[in-house]
Parts: sequence; C-alpha cells; structure tokens
Amino acid sequence: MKEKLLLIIPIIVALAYVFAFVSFDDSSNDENDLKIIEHVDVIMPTKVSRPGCEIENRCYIPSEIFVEKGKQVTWVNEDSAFHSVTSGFYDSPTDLFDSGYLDPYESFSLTFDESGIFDYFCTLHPWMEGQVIVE
Ligand SMILES: [Cu+2]
Repeated sequence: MKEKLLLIIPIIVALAYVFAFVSFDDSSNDENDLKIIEHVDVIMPTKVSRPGCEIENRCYIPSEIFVEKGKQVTWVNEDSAFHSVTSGFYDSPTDLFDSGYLDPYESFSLTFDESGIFDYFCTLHPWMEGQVIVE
C-alpha cells in the first residue's frame, strides 16, 4: 500500500506541473490582451454619462492629447454606457470624424495626418468634450 502511494505521488506532482504550465500559458495570453489595451491613448471613464466630469475636464482622459502628425489616437470606452468620439462641438458638429456609438470596452482609432486642433464631443452627453492637438 505504501509503495503504491510512493508511485502515485510523483504522478500527482507531474500532473500539478502540467496544470501549472497550462495555466501559465493562459496567463501569457492575458498579457497579450493587456498589451493591446496599453495602446489606448484616451479613455472614457466610468460615470461620465452623468454631468460632472466636465468640471475637472475628465470626461475623456486625458481631455487634451498632443500627437505628432501621422500618428494614431485610440480611444476606449471604459464606461458601462454608450459614448462617441465625434468631431466638433455638440451644437456645431463637423463631419471630420465620428466613431458612432461605442459599446462598453469598444475602442476607436483615428490617424491624424494634418496638424491642428481637433475638438470632439460625445453625441449622447453634450458635457463630454475633448481635444486632439496634432503638431
Ligand atoms: Cu457619452
């Protein structure tokens, strides 16, 4: 009986190593996902679907972003509500760009090929305003 146990224990240890390896492999996949999220430049944080974030200019974070000409800017909606990234202002939209409604955790990317100041807002929440400054 004791000899049987002595045989079983190494097998259990070996299996534990295999499972540890498998779960390690999974976590490396998660790291890859995180790398994608690291490329986010601007977030729409939680609770911005109610007024208040505009007081400290935190409806988009950062609300002002400086980028080099030709560079891409990526927004991600970290809120549980829909939001948009739409060029211009709520009462005077321009038709330069419009993300449409972004689902929670959906992202939107845009490449800016011309220098200038690009104001944008959310079509659902007029108090949400941001700026991309292309140098
Ligand atoms: Cu919004």
